[in-house]
Amino acid sequence: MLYWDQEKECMSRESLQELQLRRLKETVYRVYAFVPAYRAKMDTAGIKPDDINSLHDIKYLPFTTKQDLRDNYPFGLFALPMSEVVRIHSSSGTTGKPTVVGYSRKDLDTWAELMARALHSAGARKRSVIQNAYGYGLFTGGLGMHYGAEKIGASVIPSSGGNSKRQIMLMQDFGTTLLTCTPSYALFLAEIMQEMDVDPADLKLEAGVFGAEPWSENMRRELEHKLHITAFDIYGLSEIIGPGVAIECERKKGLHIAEDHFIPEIINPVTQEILPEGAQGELVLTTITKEALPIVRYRTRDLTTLNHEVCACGRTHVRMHKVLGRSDDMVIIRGVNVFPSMVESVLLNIPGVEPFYLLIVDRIGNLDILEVQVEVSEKIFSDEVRKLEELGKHITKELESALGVSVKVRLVEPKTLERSEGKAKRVIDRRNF
Ligand code: DLL
Repeated sequence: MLYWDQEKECMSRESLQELQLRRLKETVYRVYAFVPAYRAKMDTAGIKPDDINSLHDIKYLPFTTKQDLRDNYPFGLFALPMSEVVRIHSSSGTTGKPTVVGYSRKDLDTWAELMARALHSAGARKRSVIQNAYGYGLFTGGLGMHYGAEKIGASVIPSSGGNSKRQIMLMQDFGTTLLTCTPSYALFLAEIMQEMDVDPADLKLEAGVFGAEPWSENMRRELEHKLHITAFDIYGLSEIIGPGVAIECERKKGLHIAEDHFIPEIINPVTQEILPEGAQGELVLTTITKEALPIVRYRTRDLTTLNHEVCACGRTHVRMHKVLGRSDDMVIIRGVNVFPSMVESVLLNIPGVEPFYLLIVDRIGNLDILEVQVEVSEKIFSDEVRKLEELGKHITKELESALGVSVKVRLVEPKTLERSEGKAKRVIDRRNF
């Protein structure tokens, strides 16, 4: 069986749009009736639920941002009474209060269904042994994956993040076939495996489903090589539902967004205008089946492009390009935009460089300084100083030509940069604005 739900995943565009419009209208009525903050915003914008008569009319609806969730902390945007809310998650966020999200019983069923669809698309089946090393708890990664994997009927190992040696032991002893975790944690596990003298070829591991942070194509190659697997990208965010919003199929030419549940748009993050097909911009998502926390036109801050061409896999749902990064993680160095994933791409093409890196941004006088700390391999590090210097120069040249900004490269000893068990921290910005 190629698809989890062929009827939905391969729907004709016409039927999909009909379904989307019906569900969008229901959502807009629901938020207008039950969420005072939405009603107030729509009233200010002069729009009523009855004004939504085609999918194009979505453009008249106001955007929702993380700030709206904060302003209505904790439950102010819920469209159901708390007695109907059966689960609460939250995302930590770097500043201020966390973002709180709630689910009805039906929302949890929808989420499990979407996660089953996603994992199935990455090859998970009833016979699979899925080791879920996303953190369990308030983070949506652990429980989100968990219920999807159970819905498929796979055997789930809820290992959660951390305790890395035990993770490897579980893989060996329980015959894990599919690993789910962040790409940075997968990389760390590969390193531990090497330290433990475990050859991944001796494991039953076949695939990895990695997400929750940006990762480059070069990182995919690295992980596939180091873990002897095929690696899939999964995308999602708490505000929308959690993991399972979009997933790659076996073609790996973009992530199919579950359009029967979410309507995507791409906007210019500065002017907020809707951009045409293929243009890169900020992804905006509207949930059209959520009950407890319906979200209209959520500005994700994630930068990507959309492709409506029907995929060779037969699925009709639109594909989003691998996320380049969050606009929040983008550092602007003397006017030039730099994403950690761009640095990662360059570094992983250079032999002798380990895939562990950190961007440190500082301001000296009036000048922004970007330092990139890079780990080098054991062998290179113990080589002559001259060779290290040459490597440093080479990395600097490659980074500067790819990023278009001058970079200070600092080579650091193997295993000195902090390893991640969840989302990796790639940037330290020391500038005081
Ligand atoms: O990270 C949900 C998730 C869990 C997705 C497990 C995939 C796997 P939040 O903690 O709310 O939710 O963070 C959401 O993480 O807006 C993106 O910036 C980033 N992100 C998530 N998946 C990807 C991905 C979960 N595949 C935020 N590529 C999002 C790039 C991703 N960035």
